[in-house]
Amino acid sequence: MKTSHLILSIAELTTVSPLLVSCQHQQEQNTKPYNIVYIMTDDHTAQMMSCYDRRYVHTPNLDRIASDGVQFTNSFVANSLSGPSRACMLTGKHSCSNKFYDNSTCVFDGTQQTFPKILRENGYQTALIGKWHLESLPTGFDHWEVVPGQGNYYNPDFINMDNDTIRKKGYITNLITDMSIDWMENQRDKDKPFCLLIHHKAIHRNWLPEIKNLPLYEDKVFPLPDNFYDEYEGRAAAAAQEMSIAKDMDLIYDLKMLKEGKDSRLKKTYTWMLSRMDSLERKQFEDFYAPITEDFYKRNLKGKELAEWKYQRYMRDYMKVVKSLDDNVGRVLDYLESKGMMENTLIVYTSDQGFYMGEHGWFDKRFMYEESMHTPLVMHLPKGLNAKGEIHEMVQNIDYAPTFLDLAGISVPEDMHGVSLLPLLRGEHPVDWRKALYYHFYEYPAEHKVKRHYGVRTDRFKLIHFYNDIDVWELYDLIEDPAEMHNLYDNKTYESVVDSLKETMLQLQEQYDDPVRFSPEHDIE
Ligand code: SGN
Ligand code: CA
Repeated sequence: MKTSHLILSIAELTTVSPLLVSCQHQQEQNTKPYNIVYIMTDDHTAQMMSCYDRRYVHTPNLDRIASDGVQFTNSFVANSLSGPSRACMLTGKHSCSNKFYDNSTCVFDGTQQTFPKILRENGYQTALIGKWHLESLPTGFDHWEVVPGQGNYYNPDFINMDNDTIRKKGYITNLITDMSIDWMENQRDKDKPFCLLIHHKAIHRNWLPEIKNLPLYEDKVFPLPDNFYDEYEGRAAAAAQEMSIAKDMDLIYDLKMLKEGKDSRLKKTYTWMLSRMDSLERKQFEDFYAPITEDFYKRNLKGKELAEWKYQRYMRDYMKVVKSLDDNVGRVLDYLESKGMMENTLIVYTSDQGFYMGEHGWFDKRFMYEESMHTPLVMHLPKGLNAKGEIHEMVQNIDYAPTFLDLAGISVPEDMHGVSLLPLLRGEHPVDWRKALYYHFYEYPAEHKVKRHYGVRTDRFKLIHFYNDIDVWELYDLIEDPAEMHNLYDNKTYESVVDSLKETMLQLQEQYDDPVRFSPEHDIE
């Protein structure tokens, strides 16, 4: 174990004044190496986290991380989909390099370099509990227990390291937390620093709340996003999607309005999910939705009334699932606090991507538009890292791997695309911080029909190229048009902006060696 590295990193992290050297040296000798607790949810968007957005749900425990530590206001993913996002996070590389492009065709090559492997080689204990979603079994962990595929909210199966699949009794968010705390308390080697990845299934579709939270938020009426009735003028790819609340959200599977009659694929899936509940859970669950269902079918809503009714139910169910998540994050924080581990533990909370809560009329993610490219990111910082409050620099999920290695005093491999966030966590604002982010989404043709696209985002503009069976460019001015409703690509006033963004895009595609790239020659023709 390279303990010297760990101690060194602490020295590096602290701004040293000569007068303080000896006292500080003493302090460093007493400081244990840093642990990392990385909590990642699925589809938890920043709009549904009160430290980012006060309009909807109250998340006191997530806010607690932010208020004691830092909150990134410009945190993004590189490919807004579960498996790809996880692969970017683990490898610190864009999809073109880690080769996990989409959920539907890829199997993660577990022989490649990942940050848990490197931490482990350098004396860390590493563990992963919860959703994995990379098809091959996890590598690089001393301990793992993962749910197959998307996992189930009620009485979920877990695959363990012996490759046995075991059904556990309970609600998934509670179970993943129980197992994580149990690992920290009873199973790890307490002589070693650790890195624990807690990967929740929540708040993934189809938003099955925990029984005790079913009654919550029923009296709330949520304001419709201004662009709920977006008609996608000038945005052909946005018009082609199938993720509309009005058109594509299923009344039974998504919104629990179960009724007798024709079986659909989604209805069968929903009844199968109900069948996983024990008889009491199922009764309480069905009893809760029965009067809402009866009232709904009696009203025979149509058009806008129906769309808005769906939106309200969607918001409520989603928030109920967030409530369990927030409570369970609180349990992890309480545990770490009770063990005196806050001072030497970096706690990260993020999601595998953002999500639409009715903006553009949508649910789901995938697009490079703000709500889904953006992802929440808050951190509780260990002693020695002095940043506080909001951090506005643009960061991406490829930066987590270098950050964790840097924190542990391990040099960051040159082939990682991301950069360490440590300077920002020290409270610095490097003048040469990146000015543009690269994004590439590949899963098409597939569910929700979001076309393949790549693009760049700066603090002011976003340029997107949709390709494959379409050839469409979009440009947005994020300051004038934060909801990305007006495609300025063909507006002559922005010609030079487009040219310069194309140049940046090509530079990034070359830097990351993305073989699918914009061709200027083709563009000139
Ligand atoms: C499932 C969902 C989709 C969702 C994908 C990917 N359909 O296929 O709505 O976009 O997961 O989500 S469902 O009918 O199975 O609920 S991801 O977060 O795992 O990438
Ligand atoms: Ca997800």
